[in-house]
Amino acid sequence: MILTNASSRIVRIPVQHLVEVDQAPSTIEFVILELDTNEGIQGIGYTFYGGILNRALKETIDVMASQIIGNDPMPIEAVMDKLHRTTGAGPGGMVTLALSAIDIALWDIKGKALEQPLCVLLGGYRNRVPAYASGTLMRQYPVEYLAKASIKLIDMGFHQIKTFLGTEPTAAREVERIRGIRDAVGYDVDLMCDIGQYWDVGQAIQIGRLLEEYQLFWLEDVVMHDDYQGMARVAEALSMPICAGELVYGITPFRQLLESRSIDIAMIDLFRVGGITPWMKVAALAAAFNIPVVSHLAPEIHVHLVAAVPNGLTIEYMPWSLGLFEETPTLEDGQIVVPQKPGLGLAFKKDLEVVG
Ligand code: SMN
Ligand code: MG
Repeated sequence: MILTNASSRIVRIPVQHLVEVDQAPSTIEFVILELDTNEGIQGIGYTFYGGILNRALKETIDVMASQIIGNDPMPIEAVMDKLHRTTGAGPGGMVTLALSAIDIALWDIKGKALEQPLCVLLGGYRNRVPAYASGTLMRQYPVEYLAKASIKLIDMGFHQIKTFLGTEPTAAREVERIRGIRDAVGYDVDLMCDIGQYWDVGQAIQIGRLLEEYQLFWLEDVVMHDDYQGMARVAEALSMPICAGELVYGITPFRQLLESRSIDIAMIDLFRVGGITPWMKVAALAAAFNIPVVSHLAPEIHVHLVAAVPNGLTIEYMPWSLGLFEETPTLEDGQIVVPQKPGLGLAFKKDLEVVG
């Protein structure tokens, strides 16, 4: 089989919410990629985080994808290694994000060619995975809203929900938000909390200690993502699990996070890590440290990855990207069912709004 064509587009879709929100409708953009082969199999992929640089991101994808036209798509390590070398191994950032779209599309081709769902190709550990509701219990909403919305999420079948902290003026106000959610949902629900790097080490230890009684499932991005030693001090001081990793590019920073014992749970972002191939390598690296992995965004793809590995813990069910696809994996009782169609089991909607 040979790659014959690559076509990318910047597309804009409405932002979806799991629970109705009192805010003006907004949109979000992704760069999507279609890779064609001489056997009529098409692989699809996409990437994110381009924002105002989406045109540069699309251009990076186009230039890189043009380098592999004529190549066999099946030996993915060889194709991706060629691209890494072509770009002089490239810096992280734009190059890594672009490579992720290509790597995802290559895996989709492989799955379709072998007529196997991606999850099975990657290890096929199980056929459904727990998912947690994300993107709803945000920092801008008052605690009364968080309490009501949490109950709606539980009513939708979620057993795990995530909220966000980091910007309240006092420690007491931060804690109050978590207490509000716990009072509403009780202790049978797993509650995660994402600090988004807003705290320094001292705050993280001080506020983290006040939060211990609310039994968080994890505390995420407590300090700056590359302050490996600072994060390790927080992890040492607190008994609740510390989670991070969504903000680092490529594989190597995970070595630092793991070796310095900065994290108890590794969060791997499909786009920043550089695609499915490196995602799986980080999952294996984490396994060597007896540490579970969780996904960041893109639940419709991550379902295959988290389900493939024994140390896959849960999937972030953030609905932003779901509007790209005709159909997305089903949620049943707070778990995502792994699609059984070949490859990703996804197809882009035909009427996506193309903006570049
Ligand atoms: C997050 C990061 C980037 C985009 C959306 C949401 C957040 C999360 O850190 O973990 O969901
Ligand atoms: Mg996060």
